[in-house]
Amino acid sequence: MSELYEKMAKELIVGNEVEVKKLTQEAIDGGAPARDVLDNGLLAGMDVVGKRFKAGDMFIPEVLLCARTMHAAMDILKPFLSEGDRAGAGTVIIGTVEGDLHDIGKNLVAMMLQGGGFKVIDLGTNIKPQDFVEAVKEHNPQIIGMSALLTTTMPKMEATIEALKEAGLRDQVKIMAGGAPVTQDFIEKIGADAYGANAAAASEKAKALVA
Ligand code: B1M
Repeated sequence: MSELYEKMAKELIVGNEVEVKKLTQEAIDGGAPARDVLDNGLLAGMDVVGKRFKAGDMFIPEVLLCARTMHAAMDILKPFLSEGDRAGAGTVIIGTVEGDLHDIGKNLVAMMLQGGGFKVIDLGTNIKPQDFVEAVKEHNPQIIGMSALLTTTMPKMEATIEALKEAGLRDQVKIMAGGAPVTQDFIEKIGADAYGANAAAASEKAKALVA
């Protein structure tokens, strides 16, 4: 399987959606666990994309192709990542904070939460603090999950918590946050309740928050 994963990562890096979908399906049909395919094939490829983007060896149009390819492969994995249905764990509202359009990690977290038995309401990207507030009023969730990938948008997490406090809703919900630049220290500083280092950890933390 490791050869297949190497090929999958390689094709993801060049944004070959058709081939990555084919390889993902092949891995699943061959009995590979979805988490394995994700970690060793797709995320291994995204890791290289991140490094090359940072080094200036890849540009936005190329990274967008990789993101599209990643999403297409995630669609294949979704039913398998979400299959551990433990109905009734609670409701989570999730979104990427205002000013931030990154959604691959947030979508993975949403899938893992669904797999953990949560009802997930995904608000999408670029979500303003007030939109989180309105969503809490509408859906009465147990947890709010915020994702941020940019250091410049991390402060919107704190702004969202402030908006919830002003609306008198902070004590009704637990708040979880994550994303590449987010740390446990940051979570504590802004007064959130839990930090998810990755999608699997996020699902575990969410379960602990409602236990
Ligand atoms: Co952007 N980008 N990007 N980008 N991009 C980063 C984040 C960057 C680190 C790249 C770099 O320079 N090395 C850099 C940020 C630097 C910084 O802030 N210090 C960056 C930049 C600068 C930008 C732009 C500003 C570039 C520009 O326009 N000049 C721009 C900003 C746009 C905007 O948001 N307003 C931009 C645009 C883009 C694309 C649109 C091209 C594309 C996004 C496409 C999409 O998401 N639909 C993109 C991508 C793909 C990346 C990188 C390469 C990959 C991100 C990713 O999807 N990783 C990224 C480099 C990197 O992160 N190393 C980069 C895979 C994903 C599975 O991981 O999202 O970390 P991640 O999610 C993980 C965990 O973090 C965690 O679980 C997930 C699964 O394990 N997690 C949570 C995430 N959310 C969570 C929430 C939780 C719990 C856990 O609880 C609720």
